This record gives sequence, C-alpha cells and structure tokens, in this order.
Amino acid sequence: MVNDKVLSIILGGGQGSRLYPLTESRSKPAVPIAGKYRLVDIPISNCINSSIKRMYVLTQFNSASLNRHIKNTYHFSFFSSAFVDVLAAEQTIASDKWFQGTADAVRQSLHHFLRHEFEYALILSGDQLYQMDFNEMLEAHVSSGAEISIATQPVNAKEATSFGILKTNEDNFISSFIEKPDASLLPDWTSPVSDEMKNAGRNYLASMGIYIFNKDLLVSLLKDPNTVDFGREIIPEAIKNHKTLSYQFEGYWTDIGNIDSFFDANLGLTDEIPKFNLYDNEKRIYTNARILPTSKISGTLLDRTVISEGSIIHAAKIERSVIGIRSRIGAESTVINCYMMGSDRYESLKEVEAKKIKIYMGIGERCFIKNAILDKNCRIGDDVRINGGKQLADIETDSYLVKDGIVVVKKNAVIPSGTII
Ligand code: ADQ
Ligand code: ADP
Repeated sequence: MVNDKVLSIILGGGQGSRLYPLTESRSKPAVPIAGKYRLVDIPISNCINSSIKRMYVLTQFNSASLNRHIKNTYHFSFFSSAFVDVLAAEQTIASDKWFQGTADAVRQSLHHFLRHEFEYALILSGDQLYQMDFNEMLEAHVSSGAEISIATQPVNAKEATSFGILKTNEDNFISSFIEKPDASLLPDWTSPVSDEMKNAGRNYLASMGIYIFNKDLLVSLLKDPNTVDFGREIIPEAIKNHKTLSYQFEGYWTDIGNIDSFFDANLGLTDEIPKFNLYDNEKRIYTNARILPTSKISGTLLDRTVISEGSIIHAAKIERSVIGIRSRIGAESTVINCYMMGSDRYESLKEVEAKKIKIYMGIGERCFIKNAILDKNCRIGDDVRINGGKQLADIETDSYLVKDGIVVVKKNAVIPSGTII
C-alpha cells in the first residue's frame, strides 16, 4: 500500500495575523470552525479517510488549546503506528528563529521527520476547507513517475492573482509556475480546462498548496537555507529540473485563511445543499467527542441554522447562523448571519450571581446580533445591538474588532447590556 509510505506534514500557520483576533490566544490550527470542530480537523480527517496515519502539524507557537485538542481527539490503537504530533517552532543549536515561511518550517522540522521511514512527504495547508482522497493523488504521482505532484484547481481571473498559477504540457507535467501573478500578466497564463470550468470562466490552473514530494528530493531541495517558501522559491525552481505533476481536483475547495473567507465558509454550512458536506458516511470529519447533552430549544423560529450539541436556546429567531457547542441565547433575541462559537463550560446561576459582572456566557435577552463572529465564552448582556455590515468602519476595541463589516467579539469578552455596535 502506497499510503504506508507517506508522512503527512500539515502547515499549521505562521503568525496567524489574517485571522486575528481569533488567533490572539490560540494557534491557527486550534481556531474553532463549524460549531464543534477546529481548523486542523480538516486536513487530519482527510488523511485518516485516506488511510494516511502519520501526521505532523507544524505551528508557529505552541498553544495549550491545540495540544489539548489533539491529545483529547486523536487516540489511535496502542498497536498502531498512527500518530498526530504537534511541532512548534523551537530553538535548537542549528536555529534560533521562528519559521520564516512554509519551506523553512519543513526544513526546521526535518530532523523529526527523518526519524521515520517514508518515501513520500504529503505537505498540506492547515487553513483550507475541502474533502479529498489523497490516495488518488498518490496513485497519479507514482504511476506518472513524478518527483513532485501539486494538487491544482481551475480558478477565474479575479482569484488567480492570489494563488500560484501554473501551465502544463499534454501529460499534465508542469512547465511553468508563477506565484501570485500581477493581473497584467494573466493573459499569458490560461490553461486548457474542461468545458464546465471554461464556461464558469475558470481558465487558470491554481496550486492548492497541497504537495507530494519524493523524500530524497525534498531533503535535497531544502538544503539551501535561503529558500523560505514553497510557492515563492522551491516550486518555481524545482519544476525546471524535476518532473512535477499537476493533479487536477474539481471538488469543493476553499481557503479559510482570513476573517472574510472564514466567515463565508462557516455560514456556507447553512445552505440548503452546502458545498462542504459534513453529512457523509465515508468522508467523516473527526473532532473531540465531548459527550454533551442534546440541545434544548424553546419558542425559537429557526431558519437555515445549524446548532451544536449542549445548547440552551430561547431566542425569538435565528437565521442563517452556525451556533457552537454549549451556546446560550436568551429570550426575545434575534441572531442573523452569525457564527457563535459557544462556550467551554456551563455556569450555574449561583456562579454568575457571585460575580461582579452578572452576565451569562452567551447572548442575553432582547438582543439583535447580525453579521458577527462571537468567539468562545463571550458574555453579551441584555438589549445589545450588534449590526455588522459594510456601513461599519474597521475598528478594534478591547472586546471586539470590525473587519470588512464583520464584527468579531473576542474570546471571553464582555459586552455590557444596552451596548450598540
Ligand atoms: P498562501 O496560502 O498564500 O499560498 P502561505 O501563506 O505560505 O501561502 O500558506 C500556506 C500554508 O502554510 C497555510 O496553511 C499557512 O497557514 C501555512 N504557513 C504559512 N507560514 C507558515 C509558517 N511560518 N509556519 C507554519 N505554517 C505556515 C500557498 C502557495 C500558493 C497556493 C496557495 C493555495 O504558495 O502557490 O496557490 O497556497 O492556497
Ligand atoms: P480555545 O482553543 O478555544 O482557546 P481551550 O481549548 O483553551 O479553548 O479551552 C477549552 C477547554 O478548556 C475545554 O476543555 C474546557 O473544558 C476548558 N476550560 C476553559 N475554561 C475553563 C474553566 N473556567 N473551568 C474549567 N474548564 C475550563
């Protein structure tokens, strides 16, 4: 089995600044998504579903929440070789620097990987939403005799400037590659694509940032310490001398690396037929099994809303929203276009009464919350009005931030009763 010869390396993120403030107190792979998962569950689940059992997650800083999540979630049999290990940037005798980029992250962690026997390194991004069978890509890699394979997807001209764009020959080997081309260069970079893609205006082949490298080649390509990034340095140089296959993937795939795309991808789960399908027997997404009670909902009009377990809801109306675990929403409140991440624990009435600020975790009564992300454990009092939208300018306070019209209430923040945003 070729998947026994694979070591998977998940790039968990640099500073995580594009997802700030969700990354203020946790590393990017630990950011909660879809009500009950974490970002890192996506690539890990894709690996598990492809029977790839050895995974490293590279992250810029070691957050307690990431380690706790991995430890609580991925228990493999004592007799199995499977593991998920987190490697955070560390000072060693050879290096005292943080990861300078994706290739540098792999280079600095290489000594950990080389302790294992493997033939292929599968390098994955940690901030993408997709379901993919990596075995098909591996088979294409092996049968074509490629030394490197890159998963690719047709994109339109507007998207093309934010990806690595490539051209292939008739055997799907990559002949040229340019990282994030300027719009003025695009006319030279179209590729032959299927009629369906052509009709959708998706005439450019983008790198999905998912790579398979033959181990020995990867080791030799990383020898030059001046190469920092796969997209900017390693790939453009490697295609000149090494057979690099384009493995075209036309399934749903989206980047969730900034607040705007993160918000859209989460709310997309409320579509009648979501592009990302969580309701599939074969392609399951795994996460921490928390053993929570069922959700209790009373007097609420629910429309296109997903509600995670353990929630207590008395709202008047919830529309097009993702409600995370242990969420509480008080009577007569309205929630529209929101991703509420939920809470880490329940509070008793006695506990709240004993506090100086007597506001429950969750949303209070008679609130109106629209176009917002509520990070975990935030306390929104009664009669609060948060009306996100393009009319709001970007701003940051101690308790919230507005980015592209989306109001992000920070983890553990308190929004006093009567606040209007
Ligand atoms: P980007 O997504 O812009 O382009 P990058 O910011 O390097 O590339 O991120 C790739 C992945 O690596 C992300 O998951 C990111 O979080 C992670 N990462 C970034 N810096 C890191 C670091 N220092 N340590 C650990 N992880 C880090 C890349 C390719 C393009 C391709 C797109 C597809 O360069 O060619 O088109 O991915 O999304
Ligand atoms: P995040 O990654 O979202 O920042 P963490 O994973 O660090 O969150 O926190 C979640 C875990 O911490 C949960 O397992 C929860 O049970 C525990 N936890 C958080 N706050 C408390 C608290 N005040 N008392 C007990 N457990 C807590």
